[in-house]
Amino acid sequence: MDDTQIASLLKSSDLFPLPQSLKLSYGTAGFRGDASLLDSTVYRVGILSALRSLKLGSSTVGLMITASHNKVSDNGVKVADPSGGMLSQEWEPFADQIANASSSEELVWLIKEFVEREKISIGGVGEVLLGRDTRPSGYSLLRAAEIGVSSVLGCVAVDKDLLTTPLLHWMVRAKNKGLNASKYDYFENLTTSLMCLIDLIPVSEFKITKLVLDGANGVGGQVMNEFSFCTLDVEIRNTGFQGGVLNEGVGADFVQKEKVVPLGFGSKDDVGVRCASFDGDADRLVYFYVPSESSGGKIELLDGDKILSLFALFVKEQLNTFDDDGKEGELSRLGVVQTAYANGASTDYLKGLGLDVVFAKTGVKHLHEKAAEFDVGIYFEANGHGTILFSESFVSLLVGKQKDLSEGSDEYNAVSRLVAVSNLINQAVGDAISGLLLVEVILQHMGWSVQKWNELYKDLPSRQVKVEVPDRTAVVTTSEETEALKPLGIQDAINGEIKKYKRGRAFIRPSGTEDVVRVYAEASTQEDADSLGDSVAQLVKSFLGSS
Ligand code: NG1
Ligand code: ZN
Repeated sequence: MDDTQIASLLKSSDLFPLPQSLKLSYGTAGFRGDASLLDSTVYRVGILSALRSLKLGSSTVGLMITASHNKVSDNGVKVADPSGGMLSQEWEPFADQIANASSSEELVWLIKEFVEREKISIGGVGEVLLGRDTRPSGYSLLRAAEIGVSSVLGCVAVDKDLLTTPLLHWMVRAKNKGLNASKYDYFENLTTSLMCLIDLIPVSEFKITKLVLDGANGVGGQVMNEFSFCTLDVEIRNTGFQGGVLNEGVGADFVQKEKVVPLGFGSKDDVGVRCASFDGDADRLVYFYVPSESSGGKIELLDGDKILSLFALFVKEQLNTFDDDGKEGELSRLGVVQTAYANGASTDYLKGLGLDVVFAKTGVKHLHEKAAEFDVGIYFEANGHGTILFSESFVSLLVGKQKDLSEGSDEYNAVSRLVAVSNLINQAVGDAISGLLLVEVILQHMGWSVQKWNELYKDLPSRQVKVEVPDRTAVVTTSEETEALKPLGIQDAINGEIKKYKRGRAFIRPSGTEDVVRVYAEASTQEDADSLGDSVAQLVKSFLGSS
């Protein structure tokens, strides 16, 4: 690194001093925290993104400013790699180091050392696409990212302004594949593949029924608003245009955790209507409906597990259709990936379909990695973040088959549906918009109402609790996060509680996005799940102390 580069970094870094006592870790989804403290973090991640672009031969990298489902006063930043996936985990320790460097001098020294070790040639051309969600703090944080990127010589930041997280990831992936990569190209891609799937719906009387979408007062509802589907009837509420606070009493996280209607829903006209919720940056999707007028705001929730089950059923049906000798698995390998938060009933259902079910640690980067090991890998977190990954070789095989089969045959239609799904569904990350379109088209394909879909299996009652503790890192878990190794003795105590309940299951883990320890509990009745959740939360408090 030459003197000009060092001077450029020192000068810009002085604009963004590290607030005292800020200690950050890249976590499950980048850095998150109170927005007022994040200027230096976002600036530094700007530098990291530029270096990543240089390291990978000038490929385009993405930087998204969002704190997803967290409260509006929080914000965060994460990096999209050139593939459109999450930042390679190999770079996370460097991200942690620079985010926590206490002075400009230390920061520059860390960068210099890293650049030399990684043999990054400064002076090449680098490009970083910047996006942000609707948080008011996003605008100035984006400026900090811009300064970070351009303080690395030869690197440019391109401001893509308001975007959903998955849209930014999609753009990065498309750009690096040499494809058209604007928001309008994304819309066009969705429309073309959606139309293709609609044309292949077998039932003659194609019936459109209304879907009501809760946009979480965030960017997802606004992007959906820009995109008109003449073939779907979608009413969008909670767009944030008429007031309403981001993620406050609205959005996928609220709906999934509280199992009640979001604000703006629940009138008698909503009873039985198919509804969906996005989270604040539209990478999560859940469905729900109000079962009756007397439900008191309680909903029937169709979470990520149920979306996964619907997708798995549909994909399996198509695969079975053209695997003519019936030997499923010979041409394709379909696998599903869940986390410990998946409802036990969903896992039983998926296994009952004869599917290969594997488990990954919480955080989509872990699920994505495992899903990529299959020809068709479907992953979902219970909270609604997920997608379907198709391997490139499998898509080529499908396209080849499409040419050989006679148009209009069942096999041809099945293959064409899978090709269309691989184009529709975001291959980079979970995407609430493309996920919603696929759910809608599969329901039409099956001729199912939301109630019928809900009957695939019945969720085991579950409960999630957040416990605020002085130091959440005191909890250390096994790799699948189902058992706590530390504090010593807590797992035995948890096991003692679990034993008291029929179909009891519970685990704890430190959150990667909030300063809490999370408790998950499941049992055969809601009362038992609540009681198990509460007693495990009590154990966490007594072993770690409450803050
Ligand atoms: P943490 O805070 O690490 O539990 C939450 C979600 C993850 C993932 C990330 C990223 C739960 C229990 N955890 O992580 O699944 O989506 O946020 O947004 O929902
Ligand atoms: Zn999100």
